[in-house]
Amino acid sequence: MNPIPALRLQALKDLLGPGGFLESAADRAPFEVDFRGIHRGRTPLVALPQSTAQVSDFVRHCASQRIAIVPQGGNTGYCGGATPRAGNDEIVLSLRRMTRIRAVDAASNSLTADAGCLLATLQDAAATAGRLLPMSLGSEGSCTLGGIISTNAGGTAVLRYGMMRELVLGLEVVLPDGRVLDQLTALRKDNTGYDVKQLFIGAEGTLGVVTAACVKLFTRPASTATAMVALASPAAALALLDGLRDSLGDAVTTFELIPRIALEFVCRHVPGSRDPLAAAHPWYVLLEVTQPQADSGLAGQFESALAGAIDSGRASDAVIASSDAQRDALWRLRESIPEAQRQQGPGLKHDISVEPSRLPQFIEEGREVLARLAPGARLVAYGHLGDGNLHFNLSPAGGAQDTALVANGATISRAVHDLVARYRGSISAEHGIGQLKVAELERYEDPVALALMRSIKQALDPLGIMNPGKVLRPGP
Ligand code: 2HG
Ligand code: ZN
Repeated sequence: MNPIPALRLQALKDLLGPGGFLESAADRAPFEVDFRGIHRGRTPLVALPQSTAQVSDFVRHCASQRIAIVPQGGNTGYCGGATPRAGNDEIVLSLRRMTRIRAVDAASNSLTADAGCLLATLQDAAATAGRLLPMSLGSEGSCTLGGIISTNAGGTAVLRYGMMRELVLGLEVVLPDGRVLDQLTALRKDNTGYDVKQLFIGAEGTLGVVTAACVKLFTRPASTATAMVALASPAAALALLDGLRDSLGDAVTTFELIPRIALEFVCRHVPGSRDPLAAAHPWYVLLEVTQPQADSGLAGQFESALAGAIDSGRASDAVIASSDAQRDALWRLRESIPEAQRQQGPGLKHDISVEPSRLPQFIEEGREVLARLAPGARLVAYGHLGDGNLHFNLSPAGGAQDTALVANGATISRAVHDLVARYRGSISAEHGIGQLKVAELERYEDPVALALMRSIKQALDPLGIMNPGKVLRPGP
């Protein structure tokens, strides 16, 4: 596409009205770079519509002028899916002025809100109504409803409540031609033909702009127990999870694997962090169980389950949080891993999944691959063990100045992803494709699935104006 002529830009500004756009270089700058600072692009204008009708008018106008649009939520994504490309010919459409909570219906266990609402705001609104919105992730203070739907976000409670897709009841979407798809209901059952709203969940804004959604709420847990458990191996962690499910059923909400090296990085780089156990152990799990009943005896059951695991040798040691402050401290250790890795220096990330039962073997094989290709690099394999999803990340041994990993990144990542493919796993379990993994998707996705994706894109966005170059390579 060519740069957008001034007259056409003026028409867009007129459509958006005063306060409806940002134009100066300083105002545009934060919208032109992704959260990790890896993807940088340019946009002549950031559109800030205030209503679905305005988004619809705006998109219809852009379609008539063949102007490309890049929908953007909280801009916390990891794959550059919300960052414009370099040509200065794509308009960023930010939903951040669309922040109305439309309804909280405790009886239907549902919440309906504009796409620009922050996740944390919606969690609070659900809590005020005595309900739980269970989506929980590190960026919850800045990610938005539209963003987490468009990326089908995961996080730390997927084990119990599922990914974003499982939490969406209804959607409102502006299609690439400006039409509004209105499926914004709280219906739990609706088998009327194809479930078309599913197309937009995880589509990273390539098929339309999510403008509002209705999500599921749950009973708030009245009892919570949290522990950091030390273990000999990932296999021991899986066995522990198995045992806990036998004794506590689906009370197990969070089961996050943490290697020793991650804990060391956090203690080294994040002020106020300290090892919660006296001795060092090769692996840990941050474990949380919750129950809706206040007097469920959960704490006692939890303690005896962990004591049993230690007695039988399945776990090595454990610390159970005895106050909210201790619980927060344990959670902070887990949530600080990305920041600690960032401070450790330029590394590589792999957001992989395999069948949970095969993860221990995958970690071992992956370690061997890395020992050959990146000797000395630190493997920080952590994350959502119960979901089979690990962040199979690498940090440099030599700290911030050590750029060897990044220099060999393509070869190393290719080898890790080839291994994932041998396990029939996923090369992007929860962070999406964006612009970062377009070629990887082409390489590893089932060709039939890829062809279907292209057909869907062509059917919904024949002009190719909706977030071009993300997920799929632009058509001819
Ligand atoms: C997490 O689980 C996030 O903490 C970030 O998905 C993962 O930084 C990462 O690699
Ligand atoms: Zn994660």
